[in-house]
Amino acid sequence: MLDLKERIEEHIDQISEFTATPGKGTTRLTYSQEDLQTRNYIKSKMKENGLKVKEDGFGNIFGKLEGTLKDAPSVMIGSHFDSVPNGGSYDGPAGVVAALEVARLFVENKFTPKYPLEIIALVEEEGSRFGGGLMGSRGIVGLLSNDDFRNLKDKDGVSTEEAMAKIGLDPSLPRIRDPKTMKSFLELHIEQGPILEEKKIPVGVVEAIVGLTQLEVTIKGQAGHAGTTPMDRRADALVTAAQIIGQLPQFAVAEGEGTVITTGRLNVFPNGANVIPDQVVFSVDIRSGMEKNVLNVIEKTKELIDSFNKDGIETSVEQLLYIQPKELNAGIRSLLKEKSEGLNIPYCSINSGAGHDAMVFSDYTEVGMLFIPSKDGLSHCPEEWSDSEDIAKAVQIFYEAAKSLTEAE
Ligand code: HGY
Ligand code: MN
Ligand code: MN
Repeated sequence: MLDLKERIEEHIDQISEFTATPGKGTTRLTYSQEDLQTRNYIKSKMKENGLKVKEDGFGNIFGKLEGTLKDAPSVMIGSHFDSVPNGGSYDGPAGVVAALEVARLFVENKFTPKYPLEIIALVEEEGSRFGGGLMGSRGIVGLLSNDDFRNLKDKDGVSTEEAMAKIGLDPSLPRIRDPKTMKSFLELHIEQGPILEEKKIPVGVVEAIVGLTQLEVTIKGQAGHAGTTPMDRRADALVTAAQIIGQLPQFAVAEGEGTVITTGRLNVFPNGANVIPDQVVFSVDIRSGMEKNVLNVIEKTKELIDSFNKDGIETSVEQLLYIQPKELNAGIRSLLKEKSEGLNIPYCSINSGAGHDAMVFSDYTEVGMLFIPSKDGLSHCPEEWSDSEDIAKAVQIFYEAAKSLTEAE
């Protein structure tokens, strides 16, 4: 009989098999075959624990343990199961696995809650396929209209609903969830930074999450022959993009207070070695704990980009995602600290530099988050690793907290 830590390890090992890039980290794009394999695994584990399983019109997965109160709002626990390209095994799945194990403890200990317990596995948190991110959670709370959703396309022009149908998902299922059906939401996530490891503390109680925006910048120029086009007669989209991108970091440094800016994705068209590029599309990710910093850097970035609108170059900026900094629910933060103390599990308070589905739900229900250490502070890379012992500690804290939340009025 496997113990909790061993079960967690087995879940993580199994789910990490479902990748499009074996040997080069986890690549699990939303509505891909790897999504389908993971989805089937999660649903099978939910069923094993006697949960009532359903999916919504975005492909989010729900496993419900009914309580004694009928039609009562759920205490929800979960995270996402998509990944960045060539990412790690823990970003997202650690939270889904922890939720599955909390549900198992309810069943194993024959604890029938008053309010229902609901495990959720969310899609497209990273935005790796359809851009933006936090798609599954934004969909649930109604921040994504049906048109917005169905107009999302991947880099090959495949729409969300076409991709869903390809793996047998039904986009016509109900999508938006009434916030009154949510009593609270808990999420375990890896820290994705060095703080907990350096402090040698196994658990972080998240106080607040940074605000963030994701811009998509398009630079249009004129394609031409690399050999026959004189240097003074070019409108080179890639040279312009490079001149812009090189100037962005200084905006974040000048803003200070932990403000960060990143260009992580860049596509060149037509991408031929002997062709002057006529179009470049790149991302700009801006974050800060203070909203004014994010807004200032957005403004400076847009001004800089606009200043290149000349000499045959056309620039445009689309905002794919904007979300303000979020402070998590004080009552749940205290509950998580109280339960950690009750279990003699060392913890500290911590803020999140990463965005999470919890920040979306925090405007609609009471939200709490726990972090566990990331080895060498690494994440969004194949080296990402966390200790299942720490996940097990978070499971115990969530189990105690969820019992209180499913009993409390
Ligand atoms: O980008 C983030 O902060 C998260 O990993 N989606
Ligand atoms: Mn994540
Ligand atoms: Mn991530």
